[in-house]
Amino acid sequence: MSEDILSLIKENVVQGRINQEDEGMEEGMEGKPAVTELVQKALDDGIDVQKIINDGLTSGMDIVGQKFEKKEYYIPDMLASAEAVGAAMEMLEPHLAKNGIEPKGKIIVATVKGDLHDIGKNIVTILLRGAGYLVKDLGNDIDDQTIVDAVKKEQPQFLGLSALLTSTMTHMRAIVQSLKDAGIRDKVKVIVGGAPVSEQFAKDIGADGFGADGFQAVSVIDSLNS
Ligand code: B12
Repeated sequence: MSEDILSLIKENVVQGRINQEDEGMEEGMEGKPAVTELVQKALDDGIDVQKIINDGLTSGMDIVGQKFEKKEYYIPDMLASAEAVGAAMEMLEPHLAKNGIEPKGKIIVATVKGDLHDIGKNIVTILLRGAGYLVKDLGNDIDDQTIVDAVKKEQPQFLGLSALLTSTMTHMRAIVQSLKDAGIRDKVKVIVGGAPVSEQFAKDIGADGFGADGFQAVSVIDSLNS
């Protein structure tokens, strides 16, 4: 029985359906319970929260990731699924705390100064939350010092920086340097991403990792976390 509802959650994540009014990718889904209604039902049925996340939401996003890689899905499709997972995670967050499930680690994310692009960062945030990390999102257009101060205060294991402009990605190098100057570079692993950013750029500026998309962001952070 619990398998049924979990596979329905998974299917609806793939369809990118948040509520029952949503149409989804396939015909004839409108009116049927979608991710949020199914997650509520799973909670009411007493299904373990971690099972809902792993076997429903995350395995749904895994399929979305594969479809994205095979170019069967495009960015709007991925966003719809990511939003459905985000809505479900908001419902599950209080239950995670209540059940004493420890987050896998703490991450601060931000889009750097002068850069208003936040769609990619938001996807990364949602996927990391879905993967069990506690993510503090500072927002976009965040100046270097605010980011360094947040690392000092929050002491996260990871700092995820996003930049979409060649003119703003230079802040990433400056932030790595500021972390060194503040004597806290070895306390936090810095992961960078965004369309103009590359593996080579990450190496050049002394970052610890690079993710080309949200799924890589999760796997890179998972591997640095183990
Ligand atoms: C949407 C968009 C906008 C929107 C942003 C809305 C928003 N809320 O984000 C608006 C209209 C505001 C905008 C404005 C501008 N934009 Co614009 N914009 C885009 C566009 C079309 C899509 C970006 C996007 O959201 N992609 C979808 C997301 C999902 O992809 P992503 O951001 O790359 O994120 C993924 C990965 O990179 C990675 N990732 C991202 N961040 C992180 C972080 C970490 C830690 C990790 C591990 C991974 C990771 O994972 C994400 C999910 O898979 C791109 C073109 C393009 N195709 O990229 C141009 C583009 C980025 N913009 C561009 C420009 C020039 C501008 C403007 C200067 C335009 C202008 N003249 O006003 C302004 C600048 C505003 C500013 N100061 O930031 C140029 C940049 C050129 C360059 N190389 O510098 C681009 C490439 C368009 C172009 N071809 O000219 N833009």
